[in-house]
Amino acid sequence: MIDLYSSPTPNGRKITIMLEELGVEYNPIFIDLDQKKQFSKDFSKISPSNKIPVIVDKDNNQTIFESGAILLYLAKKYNKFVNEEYYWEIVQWVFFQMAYVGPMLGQAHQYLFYNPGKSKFAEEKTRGYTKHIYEILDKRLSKQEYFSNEYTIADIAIWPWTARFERHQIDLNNYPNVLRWYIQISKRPAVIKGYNVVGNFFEIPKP
Ligand SMILES: N[C@@H](CCC(=O)N[C@@H](CS)C(=O)NCC(=O)O)C(=O)O
Repeated sequence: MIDLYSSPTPNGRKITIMLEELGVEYNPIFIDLDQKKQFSKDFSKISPSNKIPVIVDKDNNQTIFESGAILLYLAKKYNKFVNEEYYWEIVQWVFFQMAYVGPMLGQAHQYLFYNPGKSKFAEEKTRGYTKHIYEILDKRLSKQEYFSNEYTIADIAIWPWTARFERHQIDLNNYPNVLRWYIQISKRPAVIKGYNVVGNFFEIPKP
């Protein structure tokens, strides 16, 4: 049994979607970020950065924080959503998500959605990064159906971030390959279920 500490955010949803895709039993535990529960004494013991998501795999007493590491762990444990032949290509796109897509689009939430009008410089900079990211995604998806040879943890890592396209002030119609991929993945039963496992319930945004 896996305990999952999470919240309905892009990083949290990566893991609920992965666990639903795997069809394994898990215990979702809601960490209410608005209530600052990520700073509680108990949660601090398993999350050094005070961030969700974290899993505790009771089968082998393994605790893991950082959503990319959790995806890699689960993919290896169940031997699904990665494959030997394309392993490094998949890892490369997961790292691209972790190092660029997540941090930059997270900034877009701060500057464009929660705090507009506070810093013209930050807004312009973040708009540039956001556009750059969607261009990279669109170019990759113009060549193939998924980020690697099939649906993998690379798609599972990136998709929940694109589900916040409204906060990024992005019209997906300007990125037709991302749009095609976004709609395709949003129809997967595990994605629909995994989107709303913990916390407040939201519809998957329709472009
Ligand atoms: N690199 C981390 C980022 C985790 C992260 O930023 N989590 C956010 C929610 S998406 C969080 O817990 N925020 C609470 C806070 O910053 O206080 C990962 O991918 O797991």
